[in-house]
Amino acid sequence: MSHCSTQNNDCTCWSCPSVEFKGHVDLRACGQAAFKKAASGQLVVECKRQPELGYFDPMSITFETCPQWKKTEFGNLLQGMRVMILGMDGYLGWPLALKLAQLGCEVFGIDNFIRRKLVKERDAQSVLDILPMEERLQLAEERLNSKIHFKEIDLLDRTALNNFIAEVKPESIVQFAEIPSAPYSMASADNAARTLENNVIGTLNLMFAIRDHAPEASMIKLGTMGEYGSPLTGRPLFEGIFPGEATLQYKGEEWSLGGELTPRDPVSFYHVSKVQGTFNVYEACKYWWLRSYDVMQGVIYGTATPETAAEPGLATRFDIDEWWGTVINRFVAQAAVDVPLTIYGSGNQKRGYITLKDAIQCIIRLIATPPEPGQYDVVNQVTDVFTVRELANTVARIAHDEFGLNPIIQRVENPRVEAEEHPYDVIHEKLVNEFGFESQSSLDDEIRQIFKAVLEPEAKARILEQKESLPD
Ligand code: USQ
Repeated sequence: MSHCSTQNNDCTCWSCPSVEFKGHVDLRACGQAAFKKAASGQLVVECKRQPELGYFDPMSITFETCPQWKKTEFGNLLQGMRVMILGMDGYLGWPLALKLAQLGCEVFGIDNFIRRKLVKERDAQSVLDILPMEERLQLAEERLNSKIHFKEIDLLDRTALNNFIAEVKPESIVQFAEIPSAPYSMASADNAARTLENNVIGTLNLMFAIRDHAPEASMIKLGTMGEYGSPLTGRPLFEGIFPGEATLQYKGEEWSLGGELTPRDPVSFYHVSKVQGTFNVYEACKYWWLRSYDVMQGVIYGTATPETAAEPGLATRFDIDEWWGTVINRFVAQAAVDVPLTIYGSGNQKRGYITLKDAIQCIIRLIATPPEPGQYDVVNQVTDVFTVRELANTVARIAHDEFGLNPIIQRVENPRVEAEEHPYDVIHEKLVNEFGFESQSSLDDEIRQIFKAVLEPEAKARILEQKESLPD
């Protein structure tokens, strides 16, 4: 396989979504053989963006030398790259749309607004007021000069989804349109069924739509670190696929595990939906020669990116209740209104964490370096591992030392079924080594930023309005 340098300079047209293979190339049938043919100059392609080039060898042009790929802070990006974001109204989707538009991409969003509805059903609300989509789009255009396209579509509506993908012909597709809450999925059969249907069937519909209407597009699928669980043996959490040198020894014999998917041990029906998604995407890459990065993301935290901070109306959502808020965001909100910080159980649960800003950077780097045809790969998208107790202590220290608050930390009975004492050895090397990711955040700084945002009078009032949902 060709090797992409950190800044994707050495990637070739072989990975570029604007290239069409010519002649009798059935990638599904020949697989690796096609790559070998390409590598030895026997395969020709045509560029949809530059048809005047005629047929050429896909290995002869690199992203560095192609005029269609332009240098950006996150590597070369295809100029005006058509990126479709599913779930564009969400915590991650909106900041990603703003950033990509700033980097010169043409952004097309889809959302069914289910997150807004589900949060409201629980009588919770985003602590930062978020505008209706139409107003968000208008403000992005006025304030950031970013024209972003949007269509309200539910991924369960196959006809609408197929039509939109056929119309846009995206070159990269980011799948964030899933219900993200473990506790929500465990609360009732309705919630579990809704999570599984929305997440699994929605992604399945998407894969067929890509196969039929945009087979060269790369698909970036948001999975979760929780797919792996936390094996009590302490086995490292490899990046989705066993490394080449991994072996299995059993009854005196030894087998290679290299290249096989690593075991999954989900911890909620939500996490089960993500595991199912992983297998579906893996299979689609195999059957139809689609290309995908599956992102095993840790727990996200943070309120803002430079683009969302440009104007209050551009803010992304920030949830803090037990179902929709993640733990660091929740602890800061608790401290801000003098509610005890709720450590579930022993507080020794370890998770991988990453800030919103860093997560956006990672996703853009993945967009910038598309997988090769048929390639399925996994990255573990985390920067740090913390215990819940460490997080509570850090939030309490900053609250006290820098904001004059005096939060109490309180252990409560754990409402979740999860291991509380466990090893957690996360391998997270690919984003740094292969995609050039460099973290631009730190836990303390990010917590400070969150405090500043949630202590603003309007935000604080919105926390107080849902104070009952803060301690479980
Ligand atoms: N926790 C507390 N007190 C609280 C809230 C949470 O001790 O008030 C603990 C939980 O028991 C858990 C840890 O904090 O051990 C993280 O909980 P969380 O609610 O922040 O995150 P989680 O349920 O794991 O889910 C979140 C996102 C989900 C994503 C996942 C990544 O909601 O979409 O997939 O993080 S991961 O955890 O790595 O699977």
